[in-house]
Amino acid sequence: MFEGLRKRLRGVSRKLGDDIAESGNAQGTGQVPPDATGTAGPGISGQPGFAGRVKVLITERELVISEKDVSEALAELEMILLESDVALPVTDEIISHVRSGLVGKHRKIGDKVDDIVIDALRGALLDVLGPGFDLARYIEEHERPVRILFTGVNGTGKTTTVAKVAYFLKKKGYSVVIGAGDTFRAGAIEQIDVHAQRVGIKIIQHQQGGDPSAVLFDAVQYAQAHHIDVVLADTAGRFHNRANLMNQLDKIRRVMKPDLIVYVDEAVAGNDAVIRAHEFDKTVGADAVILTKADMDSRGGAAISIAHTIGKPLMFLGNGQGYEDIIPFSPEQVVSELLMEAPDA
Ligand SMILES: Nc1nc2c(ncn2[C@@H]2O[C@H](COP(=O)(O)OP(=O)(O)OP(=O)(O)O)[C@@H](O)[C@H]2O)c(=O)[nH]1
Ligand SMILES: [Mg+2]
Repeated sequence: MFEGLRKRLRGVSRKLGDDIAESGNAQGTGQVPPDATGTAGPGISGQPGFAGRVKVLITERELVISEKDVSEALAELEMILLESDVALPVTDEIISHVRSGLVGKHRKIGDKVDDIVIDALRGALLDVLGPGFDLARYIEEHERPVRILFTGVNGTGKTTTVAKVAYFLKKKGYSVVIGAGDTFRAGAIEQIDVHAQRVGIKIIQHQQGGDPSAVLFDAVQYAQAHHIDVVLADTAGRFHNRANLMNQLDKIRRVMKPDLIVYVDEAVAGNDAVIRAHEFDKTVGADAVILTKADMDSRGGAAISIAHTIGKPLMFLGNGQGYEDIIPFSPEQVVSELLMEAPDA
C-alpha cells in the first residue's frame, strides 16, 4: 500500500536530514576554533582563553535550522506530493507545516537530525489526514438500527465494500441486514445476494427494475421488526452529473433516512476520487469516505488528500478482494507505515 510514495518520502526525508546536518557541520567548522582542544593556558592576545573557548564551543554547539537549510529538500517534497496526486492545497499545507516544524528549531550538535525531520513530517501528515471515523463507536452511541447508505460512481467497489463491512460488523458481534438497493444494473442483485450468502447475512431484495427506495425502506422495516443493529444499503453506481440518478438517490435518502451516507471511491483514482467525493457531498451529502483498492495504489494521493479537502473523515481502506480485506482507517498507522524505515527494494 502506497509503497511508491513511501520510498520517495524516505528519500526526501534523508535529503532534508543530510542538508540540515551538512549546514551544521559548516557552521561548526567555521566558528569553532580548530585548536579548541581544551588545553589550559593564557589566551593569545585577541583570542579567548580556555574558559572563553569552552563557552564558544558550548554556544556554537546549539544550532538553528534556517530556511536555506531546508528550501531545496522542501521543493523536492512538494514535487513528490504533487506527482503522487496529493491535491495542491493539501500539498501546500504539508509543506508549510514541515517548514514551520523545522525552520528556527534549535538543535544541538549530535542530536539525531533524522528524528527532527521525521517528527515534522509526521505532524504535517497527521494534520491533513484528520481523525478517521470509528464505526463501531458510532453504532454504540446511536439508536438502532443504524442505517448506512453507500454511494459512489460505477465500479469503485461499493457492493464488495458493503459485504466487507457486513462481515467486519458481524465479527464484532453486531446483527446486520443488507438492502439490495442496486435494482438498476443487470446482475447486481444476484451479485450482492451471493456476497450475503457467503458472509451469512440476511438480505432484502426486490426485482430488477424496481424502486430502490422501496427495497431500502423494507430493509429498515425488517431491521426494526427484528431488532437488527445495522442496515447496510447498496446502491447503483452513478455519476453526480446524471440528474435522474441523483434524484433517485435523493429519494432514497428521504425514504430510508440514513444516519450515515458513506461515499465509496477507489484510492487508485487519485485526485479524481477527491473531486468526485466533493461533488457527491454537495449533491446528496457524505458523512464519511471509504477508499477501496488501496492494495493497488502506489501513490497514496487520494488517501492523503480526501479528508482534508472535503472535510469528511476516512472510515475504512479496502485493500484486497477478500471479505477480510478492509482496514479501519487509522491516521497514526498510515503515517507510521509511510515513514517507516524499510529496506530499499
Ligand atoms: N484489489 C481490490 N479490488 C477491489 C477492492 N474492492 C473492490 N474490488 C474489486 O472491484 C471490482 C468492482 O467491485 P464492485 O463491488 O462490484 O463495485 P461497485 O462499485 O459495486 O460497482 P457497480 O455496482 O457496477 O457500480 C470487483 O472486481 C471487486 O472485487 C479492493 O479493496 N481491492
Ligand atoms: Mg455494485
